[in-house]
Amino acid sequence: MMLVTSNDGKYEEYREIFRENNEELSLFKKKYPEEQLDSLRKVVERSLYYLTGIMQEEFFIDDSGLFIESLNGFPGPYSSYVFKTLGNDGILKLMDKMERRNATFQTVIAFYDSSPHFFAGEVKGTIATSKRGDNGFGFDPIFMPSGSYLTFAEMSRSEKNASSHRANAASQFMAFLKKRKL
Ligand code: ITT
Repeated sequence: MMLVTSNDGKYEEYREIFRENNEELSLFKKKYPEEQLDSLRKVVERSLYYLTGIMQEEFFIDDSGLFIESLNGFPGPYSSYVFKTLGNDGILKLMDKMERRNATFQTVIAFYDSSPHFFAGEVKGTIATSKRGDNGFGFDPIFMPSGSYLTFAEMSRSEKNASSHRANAASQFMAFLKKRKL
């Protein structure tokens, strides 16, 4: 199976998940166009159809986003742009003194064989009051999954994979791939 992404952090996480499921995984490192639409599912659908036109073999993609409740779901599907422009410091500044810090991390996996398949995963949590930890990537230093005092960036890859939005979507994808082999 091939993952198309420009993000090495995503690949590392999937590599561990695929290894644990005895599935092969390769990387096609590519930045593909992502339209700015109002839901992850719509974004990933467009990207999937774009890529099916140029890919010769089976592949999947992952579109993820951080949805902050007190900011009405911002940055959500715009997470990539917001991470590049505001970054974690900008998000923390926006949320300065805000008491309601609930947020959800979401992932939609899109996979194409002879038809499209989608697998969605999420994890609820809160936005930390400062950046903590050096592991992971993206918003990991500011996101604490519910029930944990650690941010994702303070966890090992396997600890993050035990509860993350991505692992959640991936476990449905793994179940689908296993069933398909029967
Ligand atoms: P692609 O090439 O796969 O699209 P990307 O980095 O643009 O890579 P997304 O659009 O899915 O990926 O991600 C939106 C933003 O959210 C981006 O800045 C990521 O770094 C960040 N992000 C995605 N998954 C994350 C995770 O598990 N933990 C922290 N940040 C994450």
